[in-house]
Amino acid sequence: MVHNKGGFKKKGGADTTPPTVVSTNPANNATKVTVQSNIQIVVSEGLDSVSVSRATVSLRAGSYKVPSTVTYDDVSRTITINPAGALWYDYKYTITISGVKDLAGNIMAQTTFSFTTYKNPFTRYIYYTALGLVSSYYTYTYDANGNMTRYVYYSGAGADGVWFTVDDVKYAESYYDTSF
Ligand SMILES: [Ca+2]
Ligand SMILES: [Ca+2]
Repeated sequence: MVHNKGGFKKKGGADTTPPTVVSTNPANNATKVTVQSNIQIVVSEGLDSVSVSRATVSLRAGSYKVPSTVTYDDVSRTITINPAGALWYDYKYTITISGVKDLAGNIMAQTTFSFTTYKNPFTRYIYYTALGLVSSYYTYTYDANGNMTRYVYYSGAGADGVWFTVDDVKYAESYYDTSF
């Protein structure tokens, strides 16, 4: 039996350093994040892919666990959370990573970060003719609490003959005070 004098696990021996989060996208406390986002987490070293799952990497809105798939790419050392559908507008989401391991079994310290999606600032309601042509439309604007602050009704395409351009004929416009 040959005693191994250091060819194995050189320079300090076994890996006892847990992995850490290097960066996230969205960044912690990011705002105005698109509701179509995937979430990506870059880690400091290769992970035990078995330890990366919905059980250890969660996306929550409040206490609600958002249906999503969690994958890990070893080449880029990136965990990706892919929500099953669009996220909600103007909502805070929190990601918790708890129980993820490196290849030596060192467990990453529990890590959380949060971001907020953008509000739905503007929507359009379009009327069409029986032939499928635009006949008129409304635009609605909302405040951060989702209260409508303004609507505009457009009744014509204007001189350029093209709908949804700046010269459309504004037929009516109303503002709403949502301060009380
Ligand atoms: Ca390690
Ligand atoms: Ca126009």
